[in-house]
Amino acid sequence: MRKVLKYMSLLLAVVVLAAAIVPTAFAATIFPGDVDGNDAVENKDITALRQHLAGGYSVSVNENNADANKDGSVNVKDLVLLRRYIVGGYDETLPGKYATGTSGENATPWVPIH
Ligand SMILES: [Ca+2]
Ligand SMILES: [Ca+2]
Repeated sequence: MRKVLKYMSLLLAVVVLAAAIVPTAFAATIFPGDVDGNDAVENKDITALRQHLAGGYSVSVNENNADANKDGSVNVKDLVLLRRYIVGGYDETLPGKYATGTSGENATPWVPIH
């Protein structure tokens, strides 16, 4: 019985320690425009967002990233912004990466390279 209690205490300690470490180690990043979540903003994100908005497609979308203009909803405005950003010639920028739980006010704007 003592051995079981010892292991249970050890297990509890590991769980408590992991709970303290994991949120910091895996703090999420929001990357507006990276709709498919592959850490890049590219043509595939336009396709993924277009299919997501149209419906009827089996497409994986990161909703936080899909909100490219950060207005709190994912809609055609985000698609237009993303398309203009990627195609270029519209002087559009994206907010840049920022940590989940922050407003992103201090994020460095993401400027496309053309
Ligand atoms: Ca992407
Ligand atoms: Ca939006």
